[in-house]
Amino acid sequence: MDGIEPVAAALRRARGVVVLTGAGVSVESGLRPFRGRDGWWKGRDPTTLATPEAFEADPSLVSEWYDARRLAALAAAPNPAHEAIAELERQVVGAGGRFLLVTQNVDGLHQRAGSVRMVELHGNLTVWRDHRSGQRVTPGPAPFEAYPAPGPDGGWLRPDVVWFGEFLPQAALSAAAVAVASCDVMLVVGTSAVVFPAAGLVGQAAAAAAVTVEVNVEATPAAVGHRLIGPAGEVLPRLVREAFKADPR
Ligand code: BJW
Repeated sequence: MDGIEPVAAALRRARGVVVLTGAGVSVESGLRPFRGRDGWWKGRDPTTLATPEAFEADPSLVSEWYDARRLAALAAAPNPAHEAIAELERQVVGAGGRFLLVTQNVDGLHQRAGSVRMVELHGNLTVWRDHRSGQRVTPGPAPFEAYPAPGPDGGWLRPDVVWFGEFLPQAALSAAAVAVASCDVMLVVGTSAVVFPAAGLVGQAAAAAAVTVEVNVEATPAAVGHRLIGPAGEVLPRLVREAFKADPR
């Protein structure tokens, strides 16, 4: 693992900070990552389920998988990694700097930890929409009665997330690109950094001469300047403490 102090010093000096997160940030909350054997469900690889084609071919299976994940997300609590990112935002913004959290996660845990300046690139699992009309609904904390569940306009409910081959929400992606272009430090936390366009933001930050830092239990293909190897729930609180002498709540 690279030293934490140079990264802490860069954070202290930074006028603009971007944090890009992925599923690994929620692993310590008990949620499964997307890739690797831990993410498989009933013998299925998630990458084969998160597509419009999979939903069309087997809406029952795909709905049931997403509903199980929705209920797990609602039952989970933010962990020290989510809390450290929220504290980092408060420190940077409190000192007059710019901050944006760009998450690929759909579980809503960052918001529940207190993050405010953030965009969700891949949508949110707690919101569903009629696959025909697009009308959104926020189901309660009980399992759906049927898979697929009927939508309000005669279609089926599908999660309000971005599947492979679908476009990301333009406003979120534009906000991310603008923040990345003017950031001094980018933290890349708990993501395998293989899904585009999110993964491309790391190269854009490096091109903007930002200090780029990976926080992950293992090194990924992301071309970063620093790697802090370890669980995000341990590394991030230490980093924020070191940078600002603040204790994440
Ligand atoms: C820990 C830890 C701990 C564990 N602490 N760390 C350019 C090149 C090649 C392909 C493309 C390209 N541009 C577009 C594409 C196609 C495609 C793509 O990227 N494919 C690649 C797989 C090759 N992209 C798209 O289709 C995107 N749309 C698009 O580009 O539209 C324009 C277009 C349309 C049509 C044609 C062409 C272009 C859409 C991408 C949507 C991704 N959606 C998903 C599902 C969301 C809903 C759901 O959750 O089910 O998003 S896929 C899945 O991957 C999910 C995640 O957000 C995303 C990233 O995964 P993530 O978060 O990194 O998780 P993992 O599990 O992979 O990694 C976890 C990491 O945590 C690991 O590294 C662990 O080590 C680590 N870890 N414990 C710290 N305690």
